[in-house]
Amino acid sequence: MYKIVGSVKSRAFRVLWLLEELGLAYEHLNFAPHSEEVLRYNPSGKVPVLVDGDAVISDSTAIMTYLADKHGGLTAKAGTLARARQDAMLHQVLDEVDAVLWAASRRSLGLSKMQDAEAIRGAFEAEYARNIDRILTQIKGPCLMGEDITIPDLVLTHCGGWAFVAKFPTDNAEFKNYLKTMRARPAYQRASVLAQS
Ligand SMILES: N[C@@H](CCC(=O)N[C@@H](CS)C(=O)NCC(=O)O)C(=O)O
Repeated sequence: MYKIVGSVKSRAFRVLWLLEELGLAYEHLNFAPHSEEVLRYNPSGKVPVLVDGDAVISDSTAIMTYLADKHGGLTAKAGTLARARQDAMLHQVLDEVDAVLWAASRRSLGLSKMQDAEAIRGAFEAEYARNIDRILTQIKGPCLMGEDITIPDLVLTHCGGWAFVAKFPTDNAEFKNYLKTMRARPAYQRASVLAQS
């Protein structure tokens, strides 16, 4: 059985949601980054980590891509144009949303202690809102790539929750509707139960 290591309030949630969407059995080890247990699997201390037999895979996107390809769900087939377009969208979400939230909330950068802290924060917020607006003009609906949910939807939806917690504002009504649709999915709900336990 797959083991997924990492606190549910981290990018591990993306993988848990994907496992639920695919209907796969898994064991969840709810450990914080840099805990002794995580360091046993990943020297960087980062989560999530997937343990598949003797193999250990780090990085939520690498894990999701591996599982989606292996089990044939939530992805277009590798080597097709549809997959190239899906990957382009995935990297756009990672570059323009995940990376902005990551940089803005990275404590070790000490942004909040900088002289221009307010202006820096404002610049990140504006960048986030602008990038969300641009991505939403590309949505095919109801999911990013059309009818079927794919990996970029899991990343974007997770980022939407992260942005809410980090108090990143967006008044994009279409984005709010999109998040509502994604969060109503039974697999999302099942993964969320773990977050509340
Ligand atoms: N690109 C990696 C990022 C992993 C990552 O930074 N995870 C956070 C939790 S969401 C973490 O472990 N942070 C601890 C650290 O940065 O040292 C992924 O998608 O898994």
